[in-house]
Amino acid sequence: MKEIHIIGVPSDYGQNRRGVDMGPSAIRYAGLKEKLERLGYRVRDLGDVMVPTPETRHIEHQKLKYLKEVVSVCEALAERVRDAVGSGYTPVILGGDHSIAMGSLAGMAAAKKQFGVIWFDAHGDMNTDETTPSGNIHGMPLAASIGIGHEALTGLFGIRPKVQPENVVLVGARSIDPPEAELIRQSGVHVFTMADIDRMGMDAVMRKAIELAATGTDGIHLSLDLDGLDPMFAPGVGTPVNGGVTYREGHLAMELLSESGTLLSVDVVEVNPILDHRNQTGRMAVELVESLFGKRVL
Ligand code: EXY
Ligand code: MN
Ligand code: MN
Ligand code: MN
Repeated sequence: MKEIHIIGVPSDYGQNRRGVDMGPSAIRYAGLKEKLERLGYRVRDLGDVMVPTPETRHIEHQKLKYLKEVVSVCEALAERVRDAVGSGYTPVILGGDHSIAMGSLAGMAAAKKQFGVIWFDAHGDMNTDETTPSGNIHGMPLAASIGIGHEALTGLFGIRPKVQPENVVLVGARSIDPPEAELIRQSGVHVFTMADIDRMGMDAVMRKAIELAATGTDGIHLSLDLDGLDPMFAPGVGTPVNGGVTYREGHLAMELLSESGTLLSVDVVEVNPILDHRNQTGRMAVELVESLFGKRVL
């Protein structure tokens, strides 16, 4: 039975809504460690990555807000992920906003030659400093990880690209900016939008996504953005978008990925307890991770 290492990343620098830095606590309070232990795993909680606290939250770059802080957090996270995966453990990385995934993927790239990514998200996260409508770096991590965008992000941790676009699959997209859509079309990244899920069903979409991310790689990193779920089931997120993945579709996706035996690591991001009620989104995140790690009713 593989050992799981929990790594907290209490950072909200990638977006402008305070509160997502409390995501790791919300997920811990929902009982993540105990529930994974109940499934038979050895679980070590390594605590949180150091997140810089600037003297003032001044914004130097309008198009890359808190760039220095985001890079510092991601570099620190990359080291922890590289060490965990390099030693044969499975990292469960708790965000924090989605910009931290640049650190996760950097760490994976440092530890594994080739890996695939399933990016579960309402958004494309494929903006750059030139296309971003907000300047929030949590809208850019996937572009940066395949080598598109500002050098400070694409060159993070000295590895570029972190992952090959043909091994990346976006699942659940339903909010993509027009210039971002152009980048996605040109990139070679595979996309299953909510319309695809409507038509094909989550079972067919996820089986295809796993095949695309696992072919020719050592395994799959899941980047689970809770805003990929419909806000009815995950209201506590900074950028909710209606018409998302249902509660059952979410569990099915996790169960299929778990049964594929290809999971190497997972980010759980964008849980914002300030925007939540009674930690519903933190609890939802833990439930999905339990399904991802093999919890079944029978
Ligand atoms: N596309 C918008 C932007 O780039 O600002 C919204 C991005 C939201 C990103 C969240 C983490 O998934
Ligand atoms: Mn995201
Ligand atoms: Mn999102
Ligand atoms: Mn957000």
